[in-house]
Amino acid sequence: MKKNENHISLEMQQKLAKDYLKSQLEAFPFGGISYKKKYINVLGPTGVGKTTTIAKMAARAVLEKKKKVGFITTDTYRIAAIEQLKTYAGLLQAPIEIVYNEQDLQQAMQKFEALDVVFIDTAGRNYKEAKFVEDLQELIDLKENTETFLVLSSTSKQRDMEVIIEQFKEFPIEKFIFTKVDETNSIGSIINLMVKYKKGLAYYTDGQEVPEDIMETSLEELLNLFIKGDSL
Ligand SMILES: Nc1nc2c(ncn2[C@@H]2O[C@H](COP(=O)(O)OP(=O)(O)OP(=O)(O)O)[C@@H](O)[C@H]2O)c(=O)[nH]1
Ligand SMILES: [Mg+2]
Repeated sequence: MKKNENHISLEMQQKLAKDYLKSQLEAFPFGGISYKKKYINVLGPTGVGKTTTIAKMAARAVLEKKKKVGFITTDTYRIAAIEQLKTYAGLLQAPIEIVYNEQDLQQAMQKFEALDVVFIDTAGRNYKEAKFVEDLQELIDLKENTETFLVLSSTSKQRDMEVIIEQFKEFPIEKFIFTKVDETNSIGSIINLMVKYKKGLAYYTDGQEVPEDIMETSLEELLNLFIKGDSL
């Protein structure tokens, strides 16, 4: 037999891989904020880029969609965290409310009645404290009018991300947001987690610049990124 007879070209391998992944992923939702719900609840562990990603999403909502936006932060533990969000809110000339308890939250919701979209930033505390996750859920009990995203850093180990996802399983998370894809060579774990937990993908972010470094994703685009591999 000649050496090349069984050879499958790289293009063919990529096409097969792509077709396979497509069949695995096509049932899940893709794309960013639907704008069907007023509140955007952004959850995730410490330091993954929640506040930065909110700033990016909010800037897009204002600049591209002409929405009236506001911010609520439940991250009351750190002055710096409040200041960080205030800075972004200031740039967009958008109001911000700091929420310490459920009553504050109700009041903030009333104040923001005329707004189109309200982003809720949460404390990136250690989610290993299950109690805290429960408290948060009580606080952010906005039910029907909320779209919830879980933010994960693509630089984390897959196993660690699985533990985090398990901790958030009581929340109605429909889609993931993966940050810091500029700092990793592989997005395989993104795909693995989507398949394992049957979740969609809203955005990935690829840098620290606000509002530039965020990409709303489609299935096709995710597959292309995967095929491109380390050229990310
Ligand atoms: N390289 C890179 N850095 C990012 C990206 N997104 C956020 N960062 C950086 O990650 C760091 C943490 O971002 P924050 O937005 O403060 O993260 P957070 O999840 O709100 O953090 P806590 O509120 O402390 O839990 C900052 O230095 C951001 O600039 C990204 O897509 N790529
Ligand atoms: Mg933050």
